[in-house]
Amino acid sequence: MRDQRLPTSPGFWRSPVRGPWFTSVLGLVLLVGITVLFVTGLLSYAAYNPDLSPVNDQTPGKGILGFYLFSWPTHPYWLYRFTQGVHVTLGLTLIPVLLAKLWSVVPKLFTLPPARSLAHALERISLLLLVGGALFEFITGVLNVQLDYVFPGSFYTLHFYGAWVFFAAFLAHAVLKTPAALRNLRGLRGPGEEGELVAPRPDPPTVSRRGALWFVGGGSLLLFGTSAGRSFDQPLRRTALLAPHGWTDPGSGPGGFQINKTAAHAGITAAETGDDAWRLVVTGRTGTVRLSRAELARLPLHSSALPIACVEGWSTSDQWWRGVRLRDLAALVGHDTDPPDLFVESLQRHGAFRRAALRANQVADPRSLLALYVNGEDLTPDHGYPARVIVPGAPGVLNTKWVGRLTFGELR
Ligand SMILES: Nc1nc2c(c(=O)[nH]1)N[C@H]1C(S)=C(S)[C@@H](COP(=O)(O)O)O[C@H]1N2
Ligand SMILES: [Mo]
Repeated sequence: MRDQRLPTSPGFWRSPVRGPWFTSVLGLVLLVGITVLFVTGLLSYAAYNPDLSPVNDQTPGKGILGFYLFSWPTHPYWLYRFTQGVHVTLGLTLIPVLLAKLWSVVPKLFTLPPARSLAHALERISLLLLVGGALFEFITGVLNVQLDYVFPGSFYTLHFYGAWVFFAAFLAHAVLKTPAALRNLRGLRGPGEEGELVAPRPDPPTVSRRGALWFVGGGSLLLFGTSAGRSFDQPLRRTALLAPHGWTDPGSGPGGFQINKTAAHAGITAAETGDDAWRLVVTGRTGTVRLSRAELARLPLHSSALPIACVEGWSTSDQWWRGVRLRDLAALVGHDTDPPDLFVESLQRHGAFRRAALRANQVADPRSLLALYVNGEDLTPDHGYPARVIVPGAPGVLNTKWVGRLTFGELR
């Protein structure tokens, strides 16, 4: 027998909780949960209009990994609020399950010899990709939603490629292990089970396997309870104790909903947004027109009740936006029927979100506006005064604030 003081010896691992039952329950929860994360993650990527490159998506050489991309629909108008709320809230909720699952199999990491055969060596390499990929995706995701985009620009590239590597390993692992996991759940219950994960010299139990599972579930519930509120306005949002934006108070009144970047942060000054200075520059087939805010306000105005839904997983309830339809602005510059794709530029001089590309179906939707008002008042400076884009079903990042220029067509 090997020296039991070394982790390479099975006798080193003493917890009586480890065993096939505990690992299988957690594994099956992750099988379902991570599949949902993968699907909602791919949807989030599609929602950015990444093939209107290079404006929205800078991912180098995505090649065939962009195979599934489609025109993101504008119906239902809460689509991205839902898919991204699920992605972020579920991802946070699964953290305790992931950690418990890794803990439950950690003795395997130290098994000797490192590889018994070529097949065994390949399996262990795939496990490295699996564990590394899982940690990488969860850590980059958490950093992005909690720390206000710590990876400017490159987060999408990292999280996107990481997801494909991770999911390939995950799929292989699921195919190999799910049958055994299901067998374990039917056959084995609690004490008396056997298998390579069971400690040969267990310590006396301080908690049952079932109790340990409740503990993990409690951790998940706690994370869920302190995260889910980020998908709502006050007062529910106050329950999102872990949401970083929960601490910036947008105040009350018409502009009293979540603010991403403030005007001050974006370097937008009152001088450049004032009536004397600001002109909207609209370019299309028949040339360019310049419109003051007063001139825009004399065009036919329409209202849409739409939320802001950020990739970070937070969203607002529906707000009442009022402004000029994007398709009416397209018609002003010669696109009377079938408006084309649209390139939107903000007054902002720096920052990843100062420009965005919208697809023709988004421009054509009658609820898509260049909004001048929200909830019955002028837009507040922080919500994009003098004018901002708002599109149903789309990620917040496409709802450009402090718009300066609209260019129809000419994206490719
Ligand atoms: N010019 C500009 N527009 C922008 C952004 C920005 O940083 N600059 N952030 C975008 C993102 S990521 C989101 S989620 C929404 C947030 O809008 P809100 O602050 O009005 O809630 O604005 C979008 N429009
Ligand atoms: Mo966002």
